[in-house]
Amino acid sequence: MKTYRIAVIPGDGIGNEVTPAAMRAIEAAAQRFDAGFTWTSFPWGSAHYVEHGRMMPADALDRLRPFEAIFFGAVGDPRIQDNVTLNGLLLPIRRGFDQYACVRPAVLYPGVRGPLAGPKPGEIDFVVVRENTEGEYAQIGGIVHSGSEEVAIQSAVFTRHGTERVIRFAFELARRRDRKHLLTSVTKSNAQGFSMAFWDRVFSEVAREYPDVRTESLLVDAACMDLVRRPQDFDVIVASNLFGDILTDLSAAITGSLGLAPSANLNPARTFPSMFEPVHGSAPDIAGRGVANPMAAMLAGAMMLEFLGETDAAKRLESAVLRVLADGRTITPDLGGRAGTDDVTGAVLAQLR
Ligand code: GGG
Repeated sequence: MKTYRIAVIPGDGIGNEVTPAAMRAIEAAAQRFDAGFTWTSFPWGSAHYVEHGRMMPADALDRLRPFEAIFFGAVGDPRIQDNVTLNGLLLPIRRGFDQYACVRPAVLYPGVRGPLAGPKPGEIDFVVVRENTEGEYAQIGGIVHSGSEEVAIQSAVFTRHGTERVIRFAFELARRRDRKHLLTSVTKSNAQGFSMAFWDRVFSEVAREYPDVRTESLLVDAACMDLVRRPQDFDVIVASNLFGDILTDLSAAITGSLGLAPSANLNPARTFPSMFEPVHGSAPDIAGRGVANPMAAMLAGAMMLEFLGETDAAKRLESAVLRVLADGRTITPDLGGRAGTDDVTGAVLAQLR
């Protein structure tokens, strides 16, 4: 039996509800293929901050490094500024482990009623590749003076290395996917004449290496409009850290719910562990009520299985989730149902039996 060593960070809010649910589903899916897991849980997040003054210990990355993957829940707590929680936990892991390609699929699944009238299930099926280590999230800047004199500066960082590699990753994905072989690059280069014009230029250069992949470049405002007007036309989208984050909330909305959106923070060179998480945050408004949708975490688990090489188990887990969705009887309130997290978990486990 192959046993994978996985670090688990449930984090905050509903992260503590969806993560254990997804772990059960991941184990059940992999069992059939003789794969198992040793899960090591790290109680890092906002409670750790309240007690120790930091979201995770100073040696956190050293402790995470030996694992084959990290399974992450959510971060965010109304007691603490969001920039403190995010910059204290999630972002240092993404950056420190060079998880430069954040892969976020968006699919309208059978049984799910999205908000758009036109698209039928299966017709929306695209992936956003978000640059995950620099850009607008570089966290370089500062504040000087105070009162009416106060000045805040936040710089974005776009390196040739960082831009080129994520664009190349997206081209490779577009080439592999059995869809439209279309890669859309999203910037705001009409206004951001240095960083994003640079991104456009690198995109054109890399595109020459992939003559089999069609390309388009959209400004982010037009991309938002087109994701609503013609979501069926997209295949792979590549965007900067901030734009990728915004576009993937929009893509989760048009495919039914943030509760269905998974995410993989990949270190494609496998020099450090990759991290898998639902796109959604800690959802303090519903935390502790047992109604969080565990499906995004489960689908993130399927992405983890795929990355570990357990392709059959990944497909099995995804199919089990899709069957529960298509059946429609056991779905959480975000999808218009009345089921709780435990009900959905039970239904997915029953499909896996
Ligand atoms: N499960 C991911 C999570 O908790 N995300 C919270 C968040 O605010 N993320 C911002 C980002 O990914 O940029």
